[in-house]
Amino acid sequence: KQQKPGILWFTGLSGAGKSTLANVVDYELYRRGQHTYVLDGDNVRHGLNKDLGFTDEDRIENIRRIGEASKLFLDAGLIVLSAFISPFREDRNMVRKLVEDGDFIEVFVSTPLSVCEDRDPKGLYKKARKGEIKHFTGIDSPYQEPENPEIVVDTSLYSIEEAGGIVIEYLEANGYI
Ligand code: GGZ
Repeated sequence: KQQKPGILWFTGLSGAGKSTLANVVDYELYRRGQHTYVLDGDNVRHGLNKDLGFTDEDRIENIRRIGEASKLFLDAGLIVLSAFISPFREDRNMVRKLVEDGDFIEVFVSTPLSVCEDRDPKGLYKKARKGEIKHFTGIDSPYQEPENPEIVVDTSLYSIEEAGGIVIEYLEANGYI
């Protein structure tokens, strides 16, 4: 069955599980024969956006470019999975307005700061607390929660398979797959 393209936009704190969730959903979509593309820090911040850092201004430009790139993949007919902190509501809404109604699916990965900080897979929160990293999201740089996300998943309440299932069910219920 032909898929309906869309942008799954995963937003949340560092360590919330955005990339992990995006990759689990991506694998399930692939398994079902859907055409997808994952954008995350690993393939964007080292290439397209390697000139950008973490000031407010650079994060805004980071999200603007990722939004435009996501739209290109959408136009190519893919289900795009974009996983970035994207801390500013206005920037996420800007991406939403780039595309048609229904093409932008905001997935709030709502894992609380305390859990993200406990996980601290790269030791970045520890460094941020010591002042070795400045402007770290949730510590000394803001995160603005989505007001009307299509999907909310707190990865501390579910296994990764269950969390992926929540996203897949949304796509099924709304005719994307
Ligand atoms: C937040 C930072 C910072 C600062 C480096 N603040 O857990 P990670 O390591 O792999 O994910 C974080 C990633 C955030 O990049 P994004 O492009 O998603 O951010 S934004 O949407 O705000 O532009 C983290 C690492 O980069 N990192 N410094 N100061 N995260």
